[in-house]
Amino acid sequence: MSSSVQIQKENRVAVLTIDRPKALNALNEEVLLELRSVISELENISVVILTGSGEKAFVAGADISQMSGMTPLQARAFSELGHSVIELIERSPYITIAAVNGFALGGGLELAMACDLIYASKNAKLGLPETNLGIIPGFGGTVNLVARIGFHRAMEMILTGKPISADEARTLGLILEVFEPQDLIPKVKEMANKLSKKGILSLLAARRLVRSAAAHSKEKAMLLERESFATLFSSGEPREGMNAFLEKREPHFSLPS
Ligand code: DAK
Repeated sequence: MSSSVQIQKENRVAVLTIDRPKALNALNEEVLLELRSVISELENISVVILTGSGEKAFVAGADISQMSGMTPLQARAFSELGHSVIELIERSPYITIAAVNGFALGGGLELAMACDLIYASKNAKLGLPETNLGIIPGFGGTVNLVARIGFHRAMEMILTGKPISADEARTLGLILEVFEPQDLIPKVKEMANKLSKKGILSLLAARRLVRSAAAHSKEKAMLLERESFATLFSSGEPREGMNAFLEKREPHFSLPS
């Protein structure tokens, strides 16, 4: 088992816990490398929950002590590594849920926003404080925050660097629900278990369409939807889902090998 990313699997759900609590789970090169290898090696999983170790932080950002001494070449390598992790999450062959259990700052919030769904505990604080450090968000923050909460609030959060509470984040639509800290993981697991019983191909097709909708004209987006709808019928999922309904039983979707 890796040392800074813990993995717990139950049926088709995996919980990945970034486990570097003394540094509030800040993302250094080691954590990013482990995260990348864990994410690319997961098998027979439909839903991944990403969370942080301890009660204080999800991820307090990229590791400032490591970044502060970087040469331009090291900064480029770090940036490429971070981007590869974000892209792996966004294109993962499973649905991803961030369970934000405390500070989600800078790269931490960006990591959460790479996930498909975000839930948080009451004590969470979310923000992009990079401009306080003389840098800017680098793991997709400027793009993904605008997509999630709109131009004006995103501009305010990024220019001020001021974190917002879980309740404020919920009001803005940045997170979906706020739970008591002890309820966060059980509630998120409950949702993950429900999702994991659905057909993974239909979930991934729907995710791809939702994620790409804003990037296309309406005409193109509708065309992609028609094509994806048709393509799904070359898998067994529509037959199983609809037969189960007609036969008044639960569907049983198998994972593609
Ligand atoms: N990096 C390294 N260490 C961190 C850290 C971080 N981001 N955040 C916290 N720590 C460490 C602290 O240094 C402290 O270590 P010790 O002094 O005990 O050794 C320990 O965690 C506990 O933190 P505090 O003592 O500060 O705890 P407090 O409760 O007083 O404060 C805090 C909690 C979260 C408010 C505070 O720690 C804080 O402000 N942390 C920094 C948050 C932050 O600024 N995060 C954004 C980092 S910049 C890019 C991609 C991504 C990025 C940039 C470029 N490219 C692709 C180009 C992303 C940048 C960032 O994320």
